[in-house]
Amino acid sequence: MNENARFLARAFEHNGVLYPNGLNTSLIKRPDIVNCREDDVFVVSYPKAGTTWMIEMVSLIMNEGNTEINTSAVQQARNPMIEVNLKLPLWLRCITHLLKFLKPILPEFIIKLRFINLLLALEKAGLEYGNGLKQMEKIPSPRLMKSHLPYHAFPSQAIRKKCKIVYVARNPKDTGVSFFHQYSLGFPPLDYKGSWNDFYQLYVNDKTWYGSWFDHVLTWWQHRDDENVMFLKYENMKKDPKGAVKSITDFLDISLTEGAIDDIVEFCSFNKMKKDENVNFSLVVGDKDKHQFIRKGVVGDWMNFFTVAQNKEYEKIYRERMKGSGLDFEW
Ligand code: PPS
Repeated sequence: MNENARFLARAFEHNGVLYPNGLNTSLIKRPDIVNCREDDVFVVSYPKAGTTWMIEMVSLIMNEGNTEINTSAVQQARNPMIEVNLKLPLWLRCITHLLKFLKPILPEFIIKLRFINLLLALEKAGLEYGNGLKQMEKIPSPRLMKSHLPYHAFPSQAIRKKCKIVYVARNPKDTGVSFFHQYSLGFPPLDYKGSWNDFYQLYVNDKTWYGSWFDHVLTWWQHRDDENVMFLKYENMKKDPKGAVKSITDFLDISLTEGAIDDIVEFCSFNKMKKDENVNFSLVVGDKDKHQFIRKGVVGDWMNFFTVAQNKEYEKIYRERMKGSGLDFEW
């Protein structure tokens, strides 16, 4: 089996969208099963749009700049991804809990083993992040959650109750390149061994997880003027992070001092986040020199990957799919 076929076999399709195994199929088929509260806030995106960055910003804004919560645990534990359901078997949970107690006496080389590292990271996250819905029930209001769900699969209660939703979009070429690196992070299920050219074939044919970038972004874009939806672009956040923080505080009706806003921008800067093990996945990434979750964080890295032919093909698709949408991106 080639690598693309292997990855496709690890995913399932619903309503024309491909989802990775390890998501909650009940939620995807019945978005009404998610219990939402009126003061819930969601950060939503197609994968690799800058979701982790946005969650750090929004959570700090919601905590009025207090960084204590952000430094207390990995982001997945604080801000559950609602559709995740890893169904960790009981034996794995037991071993993981056991490891927590054994850690002080285990030799360093054992702790550094990738599998042990992964289990310790799960333990640190409180294990529940294996099940987004269960974890959601456990965190206090006002809750901040993450999701990559397309609009039609998004919790209907959140829409009905007008929960605040911050949607972040990134130009699809950089998104694709970042997605390739995510697929290849080097631990299961992110252990893609294909080349960029192989991955491009999945991406251009809408066969990557969460399906077509165009369908995802454009359907959320249609809701950009809903009173509870804010649509932001990664490229604008890069250009003016302070402006992004300010517009989110307005959207969330939270008032912050200039100093607090500056501190949030600084805390969420690329260099800070790259070093922060609560957001950079370094606890689970095996070869840290080779693979990084918080990787380059730039606009235009696609130029280092798209071939001339791929770029020509993608530009044509982009023009066709985006025509008349009124949405454009800087590359
Ligand atoms: S995920 O897995 O879908 O939740 O990934 P996501 O967080 O959406 O996207 C990861 C990319 O965002 C970059 N990133 C940042 N860019 C600028 N500033 C900050 N603070 C920041 N934090 C994360 C990250 O590096 C990934 O992009 P690439 O292009 O791969 O570097």
